[in-house]
Amino acid sequence: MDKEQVAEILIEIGILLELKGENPFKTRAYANAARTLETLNEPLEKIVAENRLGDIKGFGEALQKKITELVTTGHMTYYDELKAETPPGLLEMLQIPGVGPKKVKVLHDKLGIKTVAELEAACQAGKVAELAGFGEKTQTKICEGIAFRRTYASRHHLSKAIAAAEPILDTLRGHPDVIRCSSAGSLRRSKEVVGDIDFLVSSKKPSEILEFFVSQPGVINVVAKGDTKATVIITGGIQADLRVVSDAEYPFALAYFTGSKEHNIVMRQRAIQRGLRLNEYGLFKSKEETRDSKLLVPCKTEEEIFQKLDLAYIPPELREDHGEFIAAEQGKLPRLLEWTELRGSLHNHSTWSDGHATLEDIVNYMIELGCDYWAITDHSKSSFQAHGLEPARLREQIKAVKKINQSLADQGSDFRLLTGSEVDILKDRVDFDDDLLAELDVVVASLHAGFSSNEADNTNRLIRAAQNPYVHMLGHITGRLLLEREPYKVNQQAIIDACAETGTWIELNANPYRFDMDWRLWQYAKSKGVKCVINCDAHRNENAGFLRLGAGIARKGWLTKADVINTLPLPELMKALRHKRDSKR
Ligand code: DGT
Ligand code: CA
Ligand code: CA
Ligand code: ZN
Repeated sequence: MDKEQVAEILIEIGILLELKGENPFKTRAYANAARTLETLNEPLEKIVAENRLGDIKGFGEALQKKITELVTTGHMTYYDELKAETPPGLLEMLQIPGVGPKKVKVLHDKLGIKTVAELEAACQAGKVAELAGFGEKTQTKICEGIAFRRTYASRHHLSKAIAAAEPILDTLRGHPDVIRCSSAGSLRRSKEVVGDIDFLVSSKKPSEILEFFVSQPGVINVVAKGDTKATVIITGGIQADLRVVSDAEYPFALAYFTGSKEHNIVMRQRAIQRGLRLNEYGLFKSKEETRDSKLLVPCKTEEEIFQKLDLAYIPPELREDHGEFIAAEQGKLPRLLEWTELRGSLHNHSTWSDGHATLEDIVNYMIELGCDYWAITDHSKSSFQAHGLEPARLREQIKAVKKINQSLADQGSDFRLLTGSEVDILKDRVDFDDDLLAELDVVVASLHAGFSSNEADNTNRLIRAAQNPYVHMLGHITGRLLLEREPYKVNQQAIIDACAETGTWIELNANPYRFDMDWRLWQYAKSKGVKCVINCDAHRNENAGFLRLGAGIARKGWLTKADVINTLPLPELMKALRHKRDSKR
């Protein structure tokens, strides 16, 4: 345990004692000790090992014993007991703005409140206002604080985090005292859902940068602001951290704060194996924890850090301890897909079913965007809530698409709309007959309704759809809506196996609520030779932007250009679309 971790526990002890109503001198002693620890400039382990804790001002015998126990065993009995006797809800209440340990103690003693939910109920019943030292104003403030936390403390879709982060990153980049800057954390790793946003800046003037950051118009609340770090809430209710470091520390801090935690652990181990020490401040020629710049192994970039640890550069999306170390050691990391390699989307809707754009609008928009093709796959008849098409309507749509393509050809444009359907997977078949499916360029089969609570039932329905020679790909195979709806029960590995056997592709639905199939399964699919199609499932033209997000998730799944069907130019795509059907004849 390093001194930061020990300091954190000492601070928590102070708070726990305050909650118990201990005398303020005792509680303050712990906070002071924590502060002293943080200013030490040699490793705590060393001081403990050499029995020199007593030399530190203000460290009495009892405290020395406790710290020694913690550093040597990783536990402190006193702390564990203190924690066990405190209801966890009390600590949670401290996170509500305006609620400190003293108030929590009164709430607990006078009203028996042990959780945030109980506190909210008491506020709503007007009981909190009646307590001495509280009043109407405080009660309202607590209520607002709880509501605020409910909205803001949660996790967020990647798309929302990117939209909130990019303008701030641009503004930081434009500041004359910013040397380098980047996002870090889960956002930089293109994680499907992010907790908070992390920014990193290198500069010689940290306080000016932090001041600039917290006064951005996108910042709606400043949670904390120190000398090198600030935490704020930005538009949309997302929490964001900014850390400012020196330019020499920047690559190390960037690697550290990009994470993931699991990836960092292996990186640290690799450093230790080489007699080095890696932390957020640098890579040091030392066996012990240090930030002594005389011991620094200088690295100008993240690439150099990886190099020093005998690794090829690992792109941020792969930093999940998901096999990246073996591959990077052997020089076998794939060259990941770039989103600009995508040429169109093969699952999209129009005003013919539940989409918002007409065929003509779609054509104009996608040509403008630089796409080569765009498939129209409106819903099939069983999806009546989504205005699914009856066979006769679908045949009309095929004619309409062909007419548009004819006029594109006449104008000398190479862009093409593709005919298609997102056909419902029913109990024992798909929604349209084979002869109708055979008339379509693209067939996506998706499960939309009537899921079973039985995993085998759902899995078999999807496998049967894959066995249909006219079905090119399975759409959003788990039906999950991130942060909203759990996936239906399904055996994804069995589905991948069936797709491998039948030559069926699997969609990576790029809608940020779906990102379905999940990135964790693509390495397996790839090993089975199953191809991916990155689809917007667009219901509006702006949804074409999902291609970039989907590519980020595909990168996280180790996918390359060759693994993704919609990187193919039109003639090759048409050939690939005929392949499964031809091989069945
Ligand atoms: P999030 O925010 O929950 O979506 O996930 P991250 O990965 O952005 O996590 P966050 O914001 O708590 O911290 C950013 C990075 O900092 C994290 O990916 C790795 C690094 N980090 C933070 N705390 C620790 C730690 O206790 N140990 C190690 N090894 N790394 C840490
Ligand atoms: Ca984060
Ligand atoms: Ca963070
Ligand atoms: Zn769809």
